[in-house]
Amino acid sequence: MSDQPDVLVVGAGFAGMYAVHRFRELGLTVKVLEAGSDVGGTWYWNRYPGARCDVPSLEYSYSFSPELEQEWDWPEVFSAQEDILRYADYVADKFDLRRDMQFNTRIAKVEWQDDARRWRLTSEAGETFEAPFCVMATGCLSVPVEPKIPGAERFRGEVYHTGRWPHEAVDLEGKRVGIIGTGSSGVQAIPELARQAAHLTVFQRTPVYTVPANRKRMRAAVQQEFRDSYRQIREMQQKNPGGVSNFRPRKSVRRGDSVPADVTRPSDISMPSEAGVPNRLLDLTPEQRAQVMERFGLGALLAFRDVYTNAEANEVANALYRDTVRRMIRDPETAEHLLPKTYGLGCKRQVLDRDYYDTFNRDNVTLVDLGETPIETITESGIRTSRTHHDLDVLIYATGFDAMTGALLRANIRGRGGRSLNDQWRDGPVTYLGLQMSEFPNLFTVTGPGSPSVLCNMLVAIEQHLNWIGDCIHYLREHGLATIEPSPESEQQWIAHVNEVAEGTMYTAPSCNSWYLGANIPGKPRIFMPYVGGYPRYRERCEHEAGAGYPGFRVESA
Ligand code: N01
Repeated sequence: MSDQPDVLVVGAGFAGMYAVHRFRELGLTVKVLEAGSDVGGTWYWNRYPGARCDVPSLEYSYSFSPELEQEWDWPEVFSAQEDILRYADYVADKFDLRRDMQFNTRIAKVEWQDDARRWRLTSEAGETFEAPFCVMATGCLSVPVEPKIPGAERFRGEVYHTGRWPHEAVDLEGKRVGIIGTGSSGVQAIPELARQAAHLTVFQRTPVYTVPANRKRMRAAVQQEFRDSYRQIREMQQKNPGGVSNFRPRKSVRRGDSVPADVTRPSDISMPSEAGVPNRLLDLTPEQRAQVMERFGLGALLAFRDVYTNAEANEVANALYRDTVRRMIRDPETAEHLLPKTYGLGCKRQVLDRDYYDTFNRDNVTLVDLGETPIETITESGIRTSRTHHDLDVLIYATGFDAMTGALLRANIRGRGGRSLNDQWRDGPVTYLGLQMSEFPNLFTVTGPGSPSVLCNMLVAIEQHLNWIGDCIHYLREHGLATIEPSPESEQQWIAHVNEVAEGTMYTAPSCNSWYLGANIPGKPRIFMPYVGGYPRYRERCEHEAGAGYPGFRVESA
């Protein structure tokens, strides 16, 4: 590992891992600093029961090595956390990535040295690292949030957060478990926890829209067809707004398989349209809509494009969703509490589940609607709501993350003249292309706010960003340039464009409160952070910048 690397990278998730490989290819020396004890990022930390990916694994995989594509076997269509982490481990071994990584090193300060024109990073333990370039590969959902609930510190039982689940096995047998939160993490964990615990109490503040996930094992024939078609699939990913190819195996191969759901771009799910049903919900009669729901279930609603763009279609879809859920839950009162009524489909990231609603038909599961009976306090032995006390041995927070900006703002980043990123982003994140900020030369963010990031297949977004960053550093070196940063004008224009394309979508509807908007963090500015204009359009813009010699950026000579 180089002590004087060209590039320091913070984070050894999928982005930090690829950074090592790519930068080495370009002849750069690199050092990765990672808080955890190994590679994997999201998949290293989120080990809660039921954790799995919501993008098909054959798509949620690196494209940079055809050899890797051919030799890795995915056991399921949508992989579980442990299989994705095994993949990360395999990649790290195969490309000898750990050689350039230092683990158990949490970075506490990231400071630009004006005179030396270098970044100095300081770990929590006080160790310092310097390099001319710094890449923050710190992830979009890496800072877990534990809400400030009165009395929380008094609880005497075991406490876990889904985003920081222990590496050791957690034994829930015979225990009374409570879980707060019903977003993607809660919805994935709840059915598994109910199977393991003596009793599970679900504390729900806002009901969720969730549709059943594809739970097929990977068939050898399907995997082989993907392997045979990988170059075409990667090209298709580059042209798709959500970075997924939606490649379908040949009909003969596919027989018996359900269609993998593309949740990064729900409107691509083609179940009804494959069956010859129009892809506008409003074009169907009420009888036809009922037939579609009967035949395809809740997931069918994600296939209609107008659900995401037309308020009337959205309302129709929400009502169909609620009617279908009512039929899935035995106790009508519980069903009513589980129905989302205050916001529409498509406002939040689509959640996929396995047996979520059926879990509430179990005798050992209780739903507590916090909208009706709010938490008053956490006690030594459980949670007291306005109605009663719930005795608990274990309390699990599935309360989400300080998304997209959390990890960057916690890193105490200071640019030219000691300017703090936290000050610069007081009214919300401002970047150019989600890659760089003015006054922070040679600092790059991977899948930062203002880039497609969480609205794109993360692996596609990560590779594109790191290829761009690598090429940019290479360009600077080739042209005798020392620094690069965007001009404030490019940032302002870009952010205006990011806001403009988000306007009028369900993501920014006034009734919508999502982590995309920062709405889950008290006091966080309400700004729609990812770029919704589609990955291909975004990529072309990045390519244009590089091809034209970085006109939206300012450079300084070496
Ligand atoms: O977090 P969330 P998440 N009292 O913010 C509740 C990715 N992911 O970890 O809606 C009571 O979505 C909160 O309630 P409300 C994916 O991108 C992917 O579940 O704010 N409740 C909500 O129910 C996802 O979108 C997968 O009213 C409180 C929940 O906690 C993102 O991560 C799996 C509360 C938080 O939901 C985040 O998902 C898991 C309080 N004080 C995660 N504070 C895949 O499938 C919060 N809540 C790949």
